[in-house]
Amino acid sequence: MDFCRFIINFCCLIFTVNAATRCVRASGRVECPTDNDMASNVEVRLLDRDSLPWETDDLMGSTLTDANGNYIVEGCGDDVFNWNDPDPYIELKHRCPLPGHTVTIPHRFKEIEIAHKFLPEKIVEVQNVRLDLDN
Ligand SMILES: [Ca+2]
Ligand SMILES: [Ca+2]
Repeated sequence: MDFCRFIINFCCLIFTVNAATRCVRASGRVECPTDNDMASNVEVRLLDRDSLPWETDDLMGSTLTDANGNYIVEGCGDDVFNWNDPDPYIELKHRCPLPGHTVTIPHRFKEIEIAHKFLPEKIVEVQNVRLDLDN
């Protein structure tokens, strides 16, 4: 019984202490050629992809784009074990119409892969994204 408790405590220790927290700052710009107004106030979420079946992706940070579609999003995430950096990507929630359309009623989502670079050494510069196009 004591041995079981020891094992459980030991595992908890590994999972809590031995996680690497890394922080990301990413800047970029979104464009919506079909309706320029839809490039502003786009929800930008910085997420850490967690691919194990019992996990959901962790929210590291979020922001909204400015009137010109620019954003800087920043946040920290962690994964178990200190050799295991978070796997950041960006999800955009927007209502930019598809080419040939003038309105979009429901929100659309777009995922962008970003470089896995971390603060304080690196700021990630994300390529400009066209929201009207499906990935
Ligand atoms: Ca992860
Ligand atoms: Ca994680």
